[in-house]
Formats: sequence, C-alpha cells, structure tokens
Amino acid sequence: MQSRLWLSLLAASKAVAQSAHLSEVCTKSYVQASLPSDDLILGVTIDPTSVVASPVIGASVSNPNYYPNGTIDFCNVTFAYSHNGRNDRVQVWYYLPAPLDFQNRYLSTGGGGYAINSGSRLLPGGVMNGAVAGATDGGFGSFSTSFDEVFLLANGTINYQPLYMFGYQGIQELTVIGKQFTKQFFNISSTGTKLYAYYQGCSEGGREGWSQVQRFGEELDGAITGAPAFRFVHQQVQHLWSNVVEQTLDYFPPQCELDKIVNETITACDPLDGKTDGVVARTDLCKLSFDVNSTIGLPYSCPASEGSTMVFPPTNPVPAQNGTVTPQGIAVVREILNGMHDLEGRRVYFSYQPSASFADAQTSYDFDTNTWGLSISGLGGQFVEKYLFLQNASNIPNLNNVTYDTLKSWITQGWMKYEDSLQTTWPDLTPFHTAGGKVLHYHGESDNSIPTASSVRYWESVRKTMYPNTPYNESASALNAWYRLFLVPGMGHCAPNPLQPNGPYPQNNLPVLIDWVENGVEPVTLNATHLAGDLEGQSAEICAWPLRPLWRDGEEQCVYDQASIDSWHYDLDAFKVPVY
Ligand SMILES: *[C@@H]1O[C@H](CO)[C@@H](O)[C@H](O)[C@H]1NC(C)=O
Ligand SMILES: *[C@@H]1O[C@H](CO)[C@@H](O)[C@H](O)[C@H]1NC(C)=O
Ligand SMILES: *[C@@H]1O[C@H](CO)[C@@H](O)[C@H](O)[C@H]1NC(C)=O
Ligand SMILES: *[C@@H]1O[C@H](CO)[C@@H](O)[C@H](O)[C@H]1NC(C)=O
Ligand SMILES: *[C@@H]1O[C@H](CO)[C@@H](O)[C@H](O)[C@H]1NC(C)=O
Ligand SMILES: *[C@@H]1O[C@H](CO)[C@@H](O)[C@H](O)[C@H]1NC(C)=O
Ligand SMILES: *[C@@H]1O[C@H](CO)[C@@H](O)[C@H](O)[C@H]1NC(C)=O
Ligand SMILES: *[C@@H]1O[C@H](CO)[C@@H](O)[C@H](O)[C@H]1NC(C)=O
Ligand SMILES: *[C@@H]1O[C@H](CO)[C@@H](O)[C@H](O)[C@H]1NC(C)=O
Ligand SMILES: *[C@@H]1O[C@H](CO)[C@@H](O)[C@H](O)[C@H]1NC(C)=O
Ligand SMILES: *[C@@H]1O[C@H](CO)[C@@H](O)[C@H](O)[C@H]1NC(C)=O
Ligand SMILES: [Ca+2]
Repeated sequence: MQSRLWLSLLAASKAVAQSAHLSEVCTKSYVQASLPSDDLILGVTIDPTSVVASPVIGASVSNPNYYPNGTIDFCNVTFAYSHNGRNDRVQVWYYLPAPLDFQNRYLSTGGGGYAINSGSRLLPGGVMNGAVAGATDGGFGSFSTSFDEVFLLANGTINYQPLYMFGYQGIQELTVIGKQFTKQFFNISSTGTKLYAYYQGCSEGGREGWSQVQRFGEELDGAITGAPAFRFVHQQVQHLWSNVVEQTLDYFPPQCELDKIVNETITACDPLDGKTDGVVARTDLCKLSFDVNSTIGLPYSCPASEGSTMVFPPTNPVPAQNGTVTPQGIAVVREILNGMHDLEGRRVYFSYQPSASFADAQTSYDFDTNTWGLSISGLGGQFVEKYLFLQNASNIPNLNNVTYDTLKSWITQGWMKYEDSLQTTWPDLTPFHTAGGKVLHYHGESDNSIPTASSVRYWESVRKTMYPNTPYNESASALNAWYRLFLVPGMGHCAPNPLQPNGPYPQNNLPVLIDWVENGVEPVTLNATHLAGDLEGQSAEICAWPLRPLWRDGEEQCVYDQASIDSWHYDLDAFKVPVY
C-alpha cells in the first residue's frame, strides 16, 4: 500500500518534469526531431518529409471487443519508411497519449482476415492505458489495402516481400520503430526509464502476435493473442471441410436446419456446467455426452432472408424454411464435428466445438430449381485458389472431384510452402521466456471460424517443448507462470456471441496484462464483463487452462477434469511429422 503510494507520487513528479502540452509537441517538426535514426534497423530508412501529425482532443472511442467506451486525447501521427534497395514505401500509424497521460508503454496492434492492421480501431485502447499505440500498412499501398490484394504480381507469380511483411516482418518493424520513436518523443531515451512493450490482436492479429513472440523474444514484455489464426495452412483448408462433407454425403442442409441443431445443442449442453444460463461453458462435456441424433425429427422454421455481404462471413439469400431435422442433416453435422480425416480414417485436423454455429457449412438456395446446394467457404476457397494455385481469384470455382484426401494433400503442399512465413506454430519460446515475457492467450469456446482446440493444441505443444520429461501438473503450472490460455464460455470468433448473450467477455485484457507484467499480478483467472444479457455490466472470472469452470450451488469453481482435458487433444496421425 505504502510503496504503491510512493510509486504514484514518483510517477506524478516525473509527469511534472515532463509537462509539455499535447499541442506543443504534436507538430510535424517535433515528430521529425523524434524519429529514430537510420541505423536503428539495418536496411530501413525513414522518410522525415512523410510525417503527418495533428492533435486530436476529446475523441469518443468505442470498440467493445477490445476496450470499454472512452474519451481520449492523442497525437495522431503517420510516417513512412523504405527498405534500402527495394524502393518501397511502408506507412506506420501511431496514436501518442498526451505527455501527462503517458505511462512509459508502447503497444503494437494487428489485423484480421488478410489485413495486417485493424485501421485505427485498436489504437485507443493503448492510449487509454498510457501507451503509444501503433499499426502498419505492411507496405501494401494504404492502411486499407489488405495482403491478399498484393500477394500476386500476376497469376503464378508470388510477391514475396508482402508475404514476409505479412508473415512477421511488418509488425516487427512497426514495434522496433515505434518503441524508439516513443522514447525520443517523450524524452526517455537517455533517462534509462524502462519502456514496456506490448502487443494486442485477435484472429489473424492473434497469429501476428505469436509471430513476434516466437521469433523476436526480446521485443515484447507482453502479448495478448486472441483466437490466433496460426497453424495457418491447416486452419485455412479446414474451412473447406464442411463443404466437402456435404458434397461427399450429397446432402446440403437448409440454413434453418443447421441453426436448429445449434440451438438444440446449446439448450441441451447449457446445464452441464452446473448453471442454466443459456451459456455452454463446458463444450467439452457437451462433446462427451450430447447425442446430436436426439434432434432428428424436431421441427424448425425460419423466415426468408435477403442475405448480406455486410456480415462476416457473408450470408446467402434464403426463402422461408419449414421442416424437421433430418437423419441426413445429422449425418453431415456429425461428420463436420468429427473433424478432418483422410479416406483411410487417419486424423488430419479437428473441428469447432459443439455449440459453435456452422458458418462454414452454409449452403445456397437455387430459386429456379428450389433446391439447396454448395456454397463454398470463401475463407477456405480463396486460400486454395490464390495461395496454392496462385490464381488471382477470391474463391475456388468448384470442388469437383475434391475428396477428403485432396484436402489433406492441400495441407501438406501449403504447409511446406508457407512453413517459414504463415504457419506460425514454432513451439520453443525460450528467448521470450528468458527475457521475462508474458502471454495472455484467449479463445471463444464457441468460436465458429477458428477451432478452439487449435489454441489448446499450441499451448500443449509449448508445454511439452519447454518442459520435456516433466510431470503434467508441474509443467502446466510452470508454463502458466508466463503463458496463460483462457477459453471464454459462449464467446464466438473474437467477439461476443449473439446466440449466447449471457456469456462473459474479456474486454479489459490490456490492463490485466499490464498489471501482470509491471506489477507481477498474475491473472489466475481472467477478469471479464457481461456486455449484454441478464447480467449486463457485472464482472465474471474465466478459468485458466487446463482448469475448467463448474458451478456448484451457484458458485463458480475452476476444476481439474482429466476426461475433459483429454477431449481437447487429437492425434493427427495422417501426418508423419509433428504438427505443433
Ligand atoms: C459505447 O459507444 C457506442 C457508440 O457510441 C454506443 O453505441 C454504446 O451504447 C456505448 N456502450 C456503452 C456501454 O455505453
Ligand atoms: C489520423 O491521421 C490519419 C492519417 O493522416 C487520418 O487519415 C485520420 O483521419 C486521422 N484520425 C483522426 C482521428 O484525426
Ligand atoms: C487481381 O484481380 C483484381 C480484381 O479483379 C484486380 O483488381 C487486380 O489488378 C488483379 N491483380 C493481378 C495481379 O492480376
Ligand atoms: C522533451 O524535451 C524537450 C527539450 O527539453 C522539450 O521541449 C519537450 O517538450 C519535451 N517533450 C515532452 C513530450 O515533454
Ligand atoms: C435459434 O435461436 C435464436 C435465438 O437465440 C433464434 O433467433 C433463432 O430463430 C433460432 N433458430 C431456430 C432455427 O430455431
Ligand atoms: C446416431 O446416428 C448415426 C447414424 O444413424 C449412427 O451411426 C449412430 O450410431 C447414432 N448414435 C447413437 C449414439 O445412437
Ligand atoms: C410450415 O408448413 C406447415 C405445413 O405446410 C404450415 O402449416 C405452417 O404454417 C408452415 N409454417 C411456416 C412458419 O411457414
Ligand atoms: C488470372 O487468373 C484468374 C482466375 O483464374 C483469371 O480470371 C484471370 O483471367 C487470369 N488472368 C490472366 C491475365 O490470365
Ligand atoms: C473428375 O474425375 C473424373 C473421373 O476421374 C474425370 O473424368 C474428370 O475430368 C474430373 N473432373 C475434374 C474437374 O477434374
Ligand atoms: C493434477 O492436479 C489435479 C488438481 O489440480 C489433480 O486432480 C490431478 O490428479 C493431478 N494430476 C496428476 C497426474 O498428478
Ligand atoms: C474487472 O473489470 C471491471 C470492469 O469490467 C473492473 O471494474 C474491475 O475493477 C476489474 N477487476 C479486476 C480485479 O481487475
Ligand atoms: Ca451454462
């Protein structure tokens, strides 16, 4: 208590010494004078003439998936650099807090899908926590140009520079430049004051965070990685599994039938966690005990819908639907949930948890023939068409002759091609751990775009690699001292899940990570908030893997349950080399 008081007095006195107003320092010339020198990164030259800087006062900011609503003041800065000999132009974007609000922190942020940034949408969370926050355009042309727009120079010709910028180099340069710029802007480069460096991102942004933790051990003090799109090639091809199952079993379920099965799964599995609240906090118990056959014959009905390209993934136009759950529909769902295997039954990958909606399985309705048919997942189709076949297209034209074995061969092909750029599952984190780094990794338990088990698999790979020949509990707690994984009940893909509105959401991850890194406050459980539903506004605690939540007499416990833990692990015996 006393030392806290002393620290805050110290911080206040430092702030007084550094009393410049935002408007005094948020100028083109002051920013130019604060730019890192060209010997910071070998081969990188910053262009001082590119600097744009302007103060923004009292901006209302909102992005509930990453931080609570707020009002911030900041200096809005962009500038560009080039790679010597390449004649390219990479733009970086930083929000700098007002000098009085700066707390010796820096934050890099990442993107989603094939975007390397989230625009400025994650930057305010940094400013709210006294950090300079940055984003990069990767050199792709503009902050809104995504990697997939520049990946091919022509059909058959890969543009390798963007591939590696997207893979890991872009965020690394953003961070190294951002840290030095921050120190010089706030006059701490010569004082020896520690600048804490962080990273935050979800989905592709989660993968980008891991690319830094795995490769640049001393760059970050802490990283928040949500639902990472790592094991990239398996992950992208897996998006086609549902479609290939439908084609193989020759049944294309109406959307409403799939929605009904999901709703029934949620209803049936909700109480297994000991609390009937519409949230499936234990998808593992659901997987172990719920028999989806029990939904056969249940009636469903849904209104017609125009479909939308404004949602992700886009939805197709559908007529009003009215029917009962069919044995064929259930056979498709069982095979989807069973997960990818080859024609000999050897396991290739795994699927979403039961309770996740079947986004990849979406079908299309032919209004001329009144029949349901294939609608190829753009996420999976684009990967194969563009990144394997090197065709400039946004989806594969058809899945003719594509079998379970074809999917496996696409994975093998892509894995070898992108192991050193996109795959991002290197499990030896020794340099990061030795430097004292911390990782807060979270994943929605009902994620419908990246299987939740993929995060569990990586945590387990790191555990086995970092602590070989060590008993499970001992190594799990050793790993949890610096890398914790939280599976969030009911949560969807990097966002709350409208089908389970009573679920908690970890909105304050950055202050939690900061407290862990700077004050040693270990997030034994993860602080979360109910953003909607019956408990809106109340807080909740998320159990850390491998412990699982269980409510007894209304009280949450984090329990050790071997059968549940085992249900998250898969032997990918279709491959002869390890899949981390
Ligand atoms: C946060 O701000 C958004 C956009 O202004 C608003 O729609 C939302 O209701 C606000 N949320 C809260 C909890 O105040
Ligand atoms: C910040 O600067 C960028 C680039 O100069 C500009 O596009 C953006 O509108 C600015 N944002 C705000 C909030 O002023
Ligand atoms: C790829 O297709 C897009 C959209 O049709 C087009 O804008 C772009 O120029 C094409 N790129 C190449 C390398 O052909
Ligand atoms: C850094 O120091 C210079 C020179 O003393 C001063 O003009 C400037 O305002 C300081 N910057 C900040 C952010 O306080
Ligand atoms: C599934 O449940 C949601 C509410 O959670 C509801 O809006 C939707 O109509 C239901 N769908 C079916 C097919 O029952
Ligand atoms: C569910 O139905 C499938 C297909 O009819 C069948 O193979 C399976 O054994 C059934 N499962 C149970 C638990 O009855
Ligand atoms: C579903 O079909 C039945 C039988 O045709 C009909 O009675 C019922 O009104 C329909 N319901 C809806 C919502 O269309
Ligand atoms: C490149 O491939 C796309 C997709 O297959 C095709 O539409 C386009 O015509 C091709 N471009 C050229 C120049 O051949
Ligand atoms: C699919 O396989 C059949 C029989 O092996 C072959 O005749 C046909 O050309 C193949 N179609 C495509 C699109 O490859
Ligand atoms: C690991 O610890 C849990 C309690 O947290 C205990 O139930 C379990 O038996 C232990 N497992 C082993 C293999 O020691
Ligand atoms: C948890 O988050 C809430 C805001 O959602 C905050 O009020 C509370 O102080 C946090 N608790 C801890 C222990 O960090
Ligand atoms: Ca529940």
